[in-house]
Amino acid sequence: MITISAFKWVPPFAQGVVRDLRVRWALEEAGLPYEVRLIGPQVQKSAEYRAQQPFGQVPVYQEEGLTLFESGAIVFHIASKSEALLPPDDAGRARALTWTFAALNSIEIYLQQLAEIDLFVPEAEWAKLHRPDVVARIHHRLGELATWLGNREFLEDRFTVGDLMMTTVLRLLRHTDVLDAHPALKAYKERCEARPAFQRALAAQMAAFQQHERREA
Ligand SMILES: N[C@@H](CCC(=O)N[C@@H](CS)C(=O)NCC(=O)O)C(=O)O
Repeated sequence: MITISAFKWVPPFAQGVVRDLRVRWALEEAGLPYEVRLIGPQVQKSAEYRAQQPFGQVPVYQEEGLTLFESGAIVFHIASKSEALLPPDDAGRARALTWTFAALNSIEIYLQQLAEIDLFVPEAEWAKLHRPDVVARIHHRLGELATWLGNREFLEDRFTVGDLMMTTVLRLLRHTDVLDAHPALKAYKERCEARPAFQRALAAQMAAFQQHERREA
């Protein structure tokens, strides 16, 4: 059985964007059942968990004989098991991998900077000075992405793991109105989020947080 790690609970600003969501979504698209190991700070610090995830983060993915960390690597591993996420031809697979890296390497790094400023250090002087530049760079990148997307439904000629990753990355902007300036990208994100597999993945992540809150109350 596949097992992934996820947090027992996170503050509301992070609920629905924790990176195990990508993995849950990929597993749902691929139709692969999975179990979840819910963890907290103690487990994160443990030597046993560090042996699976050197940085103590979620998600970790485990299947018979294999343990993986890094959501991009995990999601691509899952995608390699299912045509729901990867086209059968080599070129199509390579393009989907390209978009998976683009989401992580060319888009997420900018969006993550804004999330860190807004959610962790909004009052810091350096953050206030730096934020406009960060937002400007994001708009520039998103404009380029929107130009690529044009009138397409997805980044390539069908839904792939690249769209899955890009959508979860674009969700990092949900506390802002940045995407309103890019209506085609906003519609693209919402189109991907409307997929039943995404809805099941999100509901599963949120259910764990609600359960934990109820137990704590
Ligand atoms: N590059 C890693 C990042 C994982 C990551 O940032 N995980 C966050 C949750 S979304 C985490 O575990 N944060 C807690 C920590 O860093 O201690 C991946 O994509 O898997």
